[in-house]
Amino acid sequence: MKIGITCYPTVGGSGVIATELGKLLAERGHQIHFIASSVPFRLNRLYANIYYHEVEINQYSVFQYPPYDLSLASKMAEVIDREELDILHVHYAMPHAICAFLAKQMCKRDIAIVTTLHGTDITILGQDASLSDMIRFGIDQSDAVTAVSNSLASQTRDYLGTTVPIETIYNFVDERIYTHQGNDALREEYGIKAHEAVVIHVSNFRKVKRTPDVVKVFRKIRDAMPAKLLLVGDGPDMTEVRKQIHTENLTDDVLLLGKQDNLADLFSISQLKLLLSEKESFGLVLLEAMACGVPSVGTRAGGIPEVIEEDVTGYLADIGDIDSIAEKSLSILSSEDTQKRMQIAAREAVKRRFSSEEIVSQYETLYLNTIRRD
Ligand code: GMT
Repeated sequence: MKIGITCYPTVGGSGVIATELGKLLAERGHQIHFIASSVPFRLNRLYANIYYHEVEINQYSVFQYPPYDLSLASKMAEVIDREELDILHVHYAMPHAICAFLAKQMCKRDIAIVTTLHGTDITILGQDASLSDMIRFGIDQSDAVTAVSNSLASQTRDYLGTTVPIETIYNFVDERIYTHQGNDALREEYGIKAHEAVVIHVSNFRKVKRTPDVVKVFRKIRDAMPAKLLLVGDGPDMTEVRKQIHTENLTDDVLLLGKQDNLADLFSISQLKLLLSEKESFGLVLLEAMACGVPSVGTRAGGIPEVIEEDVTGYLADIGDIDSIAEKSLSILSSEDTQKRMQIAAREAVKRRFSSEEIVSQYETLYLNTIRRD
């Protein structure tokens, strides 16, 4: 098949999923055309059957705001016709599904539009009355719609009243990259002592991630045992988190690593992953940690309970329940048996429930069924 893919190329799990999907589909012989405003950051080498079409955003002085959406729709229509695409798979309803709808009206081919919902456009934008009708329209006009968790699929129906069927297709990781690396030298480089437990949190430090809770929980862990916290990523809450680390007297035990690419190396030196968000449609970072054999403690928010299996691959707790999260974290960190059991279960769950082979096949089947239906 000839498949167009549009995503936000620079940040976040949605761009990662879109790009990894494109790469794995290309490995299966499909021709992939990324249509985006810059090269997706995970497209870090050349692939013979992957093409990139840049959306040029015009800066004419007549525009108060550069019209990204219109430029994208126009580029989509051009690429659909010129490259004879069969499918256009857009990640995020807002604005990508709407741009795809417009492109479909403009182009000369009968293109099938597949929209994947990743979260923020439903759980945050979908609640904004000035945008919700537009988002619902984009979803309902798609030929097929997927969501990354059952929770997100039902939230979409509840918040927006969409009428199209929404199929859940879970996130996945490339297991060749996300695997336990066994890198003790890295622990030493970071000055982590052999007897110290390592807790990791990776996010974009937006409010929804509740990163101050991560520091509060770590304070309780560190009071109970020698431990280090790796904070990976950057974002709006970082200033508050830095202050908190200082006032909690944790500066020697929290490593602020900023944005990092080689997460598998960092997960491989960690014993516990914390994801304490108040909204989270899936939590791709949990899966990345699990594939490297790291148990997690996460909140009962959105799709997190579909990823963490209670007392199997980690534990769940209520949003903001610092005492319970700390207690559950310590029960993992203080027992080698629990750690071993959960490490094995985490890797096994990735193979059993989130295998890239299986999930890429689900998308492939969806594309074929959508083309046939069209
Ligand atoms: O987590 C973020 O804030 C980034 C966001 C994105 O747009 O990439 O992630 C969303 O999509 C990921 C891939 O499907 C999911 O794993 C994340 O859970 C989801 N984030 C939220 O729902 C907050």
